[in-house]
Amino acid sequence: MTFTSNTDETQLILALSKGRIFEDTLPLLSAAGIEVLENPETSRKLILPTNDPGVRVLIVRASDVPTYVQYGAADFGVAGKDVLLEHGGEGLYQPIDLRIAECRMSVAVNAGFDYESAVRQGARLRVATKFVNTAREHFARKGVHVDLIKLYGSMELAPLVGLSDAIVDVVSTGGTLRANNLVEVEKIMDISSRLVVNQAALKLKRERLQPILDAFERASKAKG
Ligand code: PRT
Ligand code: MG
Repeated sequence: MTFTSNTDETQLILALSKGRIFEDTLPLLSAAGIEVLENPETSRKLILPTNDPGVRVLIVRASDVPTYVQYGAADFGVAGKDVLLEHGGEGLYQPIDLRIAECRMSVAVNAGFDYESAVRQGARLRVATKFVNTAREHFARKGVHVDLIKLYGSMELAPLVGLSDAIVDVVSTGGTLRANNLVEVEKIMDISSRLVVNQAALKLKRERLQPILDAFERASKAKG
């Protein structure tokens, strides 16, 4: 199947990732009268139809959502603040904090590691993370020297096997840290997911987009 330009003003494409973002976006879509007609967990399709012939949903990796929207392959999408900070947000308009997929970005270490002393003594820390931009800024602000080790997943493993002294990762229940004998020593920031809109699409497709943005905004505010 070829998937070319997306300049048809009557057609909207929404980029979502499978899992928590898809699940938490469904009620917002419902509020806008949009129902996705296939389940990404069971369908092999990467472009899902909705009850609105003018709206389709792309299923992409969470960290790829900003890229699809930046280049206009999708008109809008939903992405975590963690992902947006790494992407940089270029070409994206970020009108709404949807307050879904909430979590925090934190520093964690082995239970036996005295992070505070290491920082106080000016030790150079090895930090493994997927979020290198966020981590670099955080430690620069604190004046802590770090060697960043880029990983793409399972950050929790790094301190256990001596790859790093610390990790910077997203935490929600803390269950994964506890299960691996790691301790959260510092919260860097609260994280939630944002609606992102392609800047050109916002102008070109405003008529179609605006009612959906309004419905998303109302529904996310009503969440309390
Ligand atoms: O999974 P994949 O590698 O494709 O990408 P991803 O992990 O970025 O995607 P996904 O779908 O797991 O997460 C999408 C977004 O959800 C993230 O960008 C965050 O903004 C947000 N979010 C909310 C989370 C979590 N909560 C979360 N708990 N993202 C990841 N986690 C991970 C966390 O890193 C830990 O390893 O889940 C694990 C368990 O967390 P605990 O603390 O509940 O045990
Ligand atoms: Mg994940």
